[in-house]
Amino acid sequence: MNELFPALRTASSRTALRFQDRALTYGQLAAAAGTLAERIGAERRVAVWATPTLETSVAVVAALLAGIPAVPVNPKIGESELAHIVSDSAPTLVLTEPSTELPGPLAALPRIDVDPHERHEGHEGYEGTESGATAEGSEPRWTTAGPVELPPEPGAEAPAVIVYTSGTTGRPKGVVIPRRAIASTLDALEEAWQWTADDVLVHGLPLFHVHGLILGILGPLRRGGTVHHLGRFSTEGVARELAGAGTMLFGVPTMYHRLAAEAGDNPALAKALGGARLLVSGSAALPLTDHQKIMAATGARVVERYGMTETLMNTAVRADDTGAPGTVGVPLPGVHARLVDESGTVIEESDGETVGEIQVRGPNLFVEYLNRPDATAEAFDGGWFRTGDMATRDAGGRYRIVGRKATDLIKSGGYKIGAGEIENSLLEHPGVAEAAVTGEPDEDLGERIVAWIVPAPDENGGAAPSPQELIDHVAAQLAPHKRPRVVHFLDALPRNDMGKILKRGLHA
Ligand code: MCA
Ligand code: AMP
Repeated sequence: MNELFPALRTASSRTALRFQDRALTYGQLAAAAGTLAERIGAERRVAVWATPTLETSVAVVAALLAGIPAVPVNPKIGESELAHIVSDSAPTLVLTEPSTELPGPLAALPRIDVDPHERHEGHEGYEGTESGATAEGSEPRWTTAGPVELPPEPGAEAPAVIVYTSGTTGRPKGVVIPRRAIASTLDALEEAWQWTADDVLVHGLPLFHVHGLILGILGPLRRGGTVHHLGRFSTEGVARELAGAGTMLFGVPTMYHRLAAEAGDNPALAKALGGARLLVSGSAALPLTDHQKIMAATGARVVERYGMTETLMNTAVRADDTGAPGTVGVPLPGVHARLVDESGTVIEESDGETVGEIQVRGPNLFVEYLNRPDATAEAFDGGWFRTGDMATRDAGGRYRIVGRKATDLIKSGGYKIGAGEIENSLLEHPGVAEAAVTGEPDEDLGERIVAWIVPAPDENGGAAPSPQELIDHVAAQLAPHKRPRVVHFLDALPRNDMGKILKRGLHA
């Protein structure tokens, strides 16, 4: 495998990363990440406090250059989830924006405050500036854009990033993603989308998951292109960037839903979306109504791609495929996909009707769940990774996702959330005797988290906990995006003879 980021070696004055008014050229990024890579070269594993910033991007690139696995951490993470991730991944160092106050288990670690404008020793010709920011179109600050000395990169199988992802029960698992998977998924997307160095990708996704970090930041860097990150998603930000230099947009369905809702009455937004080369949605299903609304308002098509933390990208609608709305397209180059029915038989039909579980194989796959050989073994069926996603395949080989095997996995705002982890967190609250968590359809979020609570009798005669108290409890212990949006109180949960909670009975 060649290096992950060949463009870093050119150290050109082309803009690599822009976060609002702060930016780095490839030369500056090579200098900052190269310097940081030297400083972290001897660590075992580094945690990255993954704010949506230049600092996070530099930190992750530096870790990749150094060959040290990086663990991106949600900066809004709650107490018990952070304790789990830190004890499970055992980082020896944390990389962060300067002057952040890190919570408990991370504050106890040695830290490096990332300086995106740090000058690499031996990088002749860097003139530096006060702010360090390079305005696009302005003169490059680099007087000599010669080749940059970067450390030799490790082998293709070396772990690159460890991303935590939720299962149906228990704590999130650390997905060990090798360099080979990153390179192959990004190169497959290059082919499917004719993604080049001339593309300017616009996004406002968080940087602690595959979508925002690997596709959204590392993707453009591998192509030698440019990222414009919004800091946080807004429809105004998307309109502004796509009206400017932006050529592509990556987002989750919730973002496209908000864009679709506004584009009808906002000609500037409609024009900006209509002018983009490629609008890509992923992380959850984009409803057909939103596809249609965007098409009607802007004339532009949204293409979907389908992936998972464990597999990076499996399928995508190709940039030139106009017949695919509502599907997630065809397997990417190098990826093998199959549908398997309930009995374990491989489905040969491509009739657009027969439903089976998607299983995949290929260079895009993860290595293992960290410290979880049991879970790793269970996830595979003779070399094929069981995605748990149910789909059909049409005559054109395109997959259409129709549901999920596990009802205890909830996709809310594009985040995967396990019912079990929220139930466990709720049960830790003294006012909760029993808890069940379900997902229900939500126009904006796709699904919203609903908690069903049997309150614990309070010896002091006090009131049952308020819904807000339970919501805040989950937000503070796990993460705000895992908080229930609705709380129902019941006298008892419906159970079968075995004592198992009958979740289907709850919504009735
Ligand atoms: C609200 N907040 C709270 C509380 N209530 N904080 C603490 N305690 C509370 N009780 C805060 C939130 O932290 C947030 O803060 C703000 O209120 C709004 O929260 P929320 O309503 O949840 O957010 P939203 O504005 O509705 O966000 C929608 C979103 C977001 C922007 C679409 O869901 C999002 O970024 N989704 C992306 C998910 C993603 O990247 N998934 C990729 C994984 P503040 O205002 O400060 O933010 S899937 C993947 O990677 C695979 C490979 C794939 O296929 O892509
Ligand atoms: P995560 O574990 O957070 O990486 O989420 C992976 C899951 O997101 C997959 O198993 C799918 O259920 C879902 N997903 C990702 N992309 C799509 C898509 N385009 N359409 C439907 N579901 C998707």
